Amino acid sequence: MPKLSSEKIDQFNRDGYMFLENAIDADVLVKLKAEFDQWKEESREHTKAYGNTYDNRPRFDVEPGHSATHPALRRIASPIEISKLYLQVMRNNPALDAVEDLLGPNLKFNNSKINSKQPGAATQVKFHQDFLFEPRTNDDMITVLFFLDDLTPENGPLELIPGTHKGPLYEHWHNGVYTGAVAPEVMAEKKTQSVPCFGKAGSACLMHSSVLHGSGPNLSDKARTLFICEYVAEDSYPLQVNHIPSKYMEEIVRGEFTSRVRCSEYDMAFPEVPTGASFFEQQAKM
Ligand SMILES: O=C(O)CCC(=O)C(=O)O
Repeated sequence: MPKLSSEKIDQFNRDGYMFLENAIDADVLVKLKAEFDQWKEESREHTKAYGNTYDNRPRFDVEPGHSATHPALRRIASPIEISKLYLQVMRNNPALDAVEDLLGPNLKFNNSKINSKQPGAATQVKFHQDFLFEPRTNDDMITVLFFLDDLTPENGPLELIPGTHKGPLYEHWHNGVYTGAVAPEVMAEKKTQSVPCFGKAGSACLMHSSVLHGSGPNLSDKARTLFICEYVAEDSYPLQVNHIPSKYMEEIVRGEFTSRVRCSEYDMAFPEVPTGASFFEQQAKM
């Protein structure tokens, strides 16, 4: 059953994002927060980034100034690989119904992370477009940012520039280096049009892959933690290595494979994804 009204869908298509209440069930939210608090406690034992991901990078990242007395855990790559609950939420949650309304019935998972800003955290996320991190054969990709805490004007909420998903895609390379951000002059111009997205814990912001967004420092005494999952339409294929690879990437989370014939390189890259029909099996369906 559709979750979104046609007004909401029109608003998403116009602005490139939407706010959704009750994107996580209340009892699940409490448990997700408790697991994050546990990871934060463990971070006290570390002085720099630690842990190990699918592609051998540190899973846990801490802010400059992090210490045992002032833990400042700021990022966890693919929490779904170390928590059954986060995996379960990634695979099924009320926001996925909305993604289905926006992208269609067949959906795949792309990547996930936690971004946290502890009270007073200086970390800022410079303005960028997710599609530049994850170019694909089509841009049917939605990032769902689940609020694990209340997002307020003071604690570094997400800021978005409505309508920028319609183009252009801005350069994220500067002086020969991929910076993952737009040029300072683009940022200065666009910042004046930015709209914050805040709301109660358990809500979410659903963002089109090309909408320009970023966020400022946490100027408050309250944490701001987001569980972020990217979903793509089943007929969208990666043109670049996933920037947060995980063993679950390309997993079907809604609907089904449409049995397109796939190249062997794709099958080698995603061995856990079921193989589509062969050429003749496919044509025999006609
Ligand atoms: O944590 C935030 O405020 C923004 C998240 C984001 O855009 C990102 O990590 O790509």
